Amino acid sequence: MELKDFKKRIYIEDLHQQLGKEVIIAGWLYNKRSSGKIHFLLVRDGTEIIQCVVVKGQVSDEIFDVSDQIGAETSLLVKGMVSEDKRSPLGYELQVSDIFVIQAPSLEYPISPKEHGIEFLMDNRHLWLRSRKQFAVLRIRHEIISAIRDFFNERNFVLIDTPIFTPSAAEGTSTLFATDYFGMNAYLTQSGQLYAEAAALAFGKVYCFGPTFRAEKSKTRRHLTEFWMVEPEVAYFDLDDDMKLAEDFVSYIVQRVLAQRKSELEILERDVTKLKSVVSPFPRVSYGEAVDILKNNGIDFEWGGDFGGSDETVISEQFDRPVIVHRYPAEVKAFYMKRDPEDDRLALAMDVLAPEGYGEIIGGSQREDDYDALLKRIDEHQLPREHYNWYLDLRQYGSVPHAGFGLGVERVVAWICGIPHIRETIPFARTIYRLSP
Ligand code: NSS
Repeated sequence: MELKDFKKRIYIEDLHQQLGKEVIIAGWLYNKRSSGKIHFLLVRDGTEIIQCVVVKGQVSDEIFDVSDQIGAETSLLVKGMVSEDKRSPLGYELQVSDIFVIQAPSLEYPISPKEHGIEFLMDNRHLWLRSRKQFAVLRIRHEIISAIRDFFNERNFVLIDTPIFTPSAAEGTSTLFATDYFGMNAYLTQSGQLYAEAAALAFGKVYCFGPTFRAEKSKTRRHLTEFWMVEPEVAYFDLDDDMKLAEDFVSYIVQRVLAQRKSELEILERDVTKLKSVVSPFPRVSYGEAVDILKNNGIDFEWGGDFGGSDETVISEQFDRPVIVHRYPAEVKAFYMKRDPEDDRLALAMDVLAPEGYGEIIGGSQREDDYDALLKRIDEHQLPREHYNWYLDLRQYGSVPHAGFGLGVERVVAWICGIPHIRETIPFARTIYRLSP
């Protein structure tokens, strides 16, 4: 073989169509083991990992020596016959006839199958991505994102891309990243919501989907400074409609991953019985009822505060699927939320809490659609009016009840994958301690 033979390569995931045939695969050596006269090379190509069997006598001595000497992450072409192997998860393996090494690392590959500390792995994230578990997590992330797009596209929502540079806060001023914008102050967006609202009044039902930024001082396993959020927004929609959309959406994502990503969930040893019960409808409890749940579980919680991570865990533990908590005290919520006409202390807000201690994955609300009430909130929150004039316009020209929510992609990936920390759910995580690689 020679380098240009990579043009004939077949992806490992497609080899089931090639049983009994000789093929070339192009990849990297993932791992290997030997038993004297046989080398078992585990080769990955980004689609799958396949076992390649090199038997002394069936290949030239030179090729047998090559397979004896090559180290982890050597890039190579392997030629061989595809044969059935019922014991492997893949169902087939490669009986090797030839190997062409493209580049052999001169240094030992830093990530070995042995245990490494998390900081070391995060410092080597550019290489860690090649590991089996990360492969599974990020392929599930990919599936979740494509399910998100399909869900809204199938329902004729229009995708509206909202700006990343913004002049003002969407969620609250305490977590803004400021940047210089030709002598003016600009902030990285915390949420596309305000723009999605403008678009909902133009297109009826819309969603935005992009990176969002929070200068959170939080060091928890649920917070990133840069994360991806999808935000649907619908005109002529109230809080009940919003909750219904949210539960259908979350069920759709989970069921899609269960159907399409079995082998990745197996790699992660995820207990899928807990995911199978994630179907609509979800239980709904009011904020007041949630406070009672906390008190009944011996937690000293005062009406009026926002729930912390451990409170959310106690509430969600009462249910076998995500739970929707609605009608929070307006004090702890954003300026744009509509007050509950039944009780002015409450905002028409809702959060979806994931089971198994994964906490809030969705935050949403019905929006304040009355001009005077919204202006009052903007002043109460000491937000500069001049930046919100366009947003107030939406309440001047054909205002209607409307609602929406935001779902944080990484928290959903962590939950569905069953991994404890959000940092592994995005290819290159950004946290208060990490800006590289
Ligand atoms: O702040 S949220 O609760 N709500 C909003 O941003 C609204 N503007 C959404 C809307 O109604 N259109 O954030 C929504 C979700 C939240 O439930 C989490 O899942 C996720 O965004 N989120 C985060 N994920 C990771 N890291 C951080 N720091 C983070 N903050 C929120």
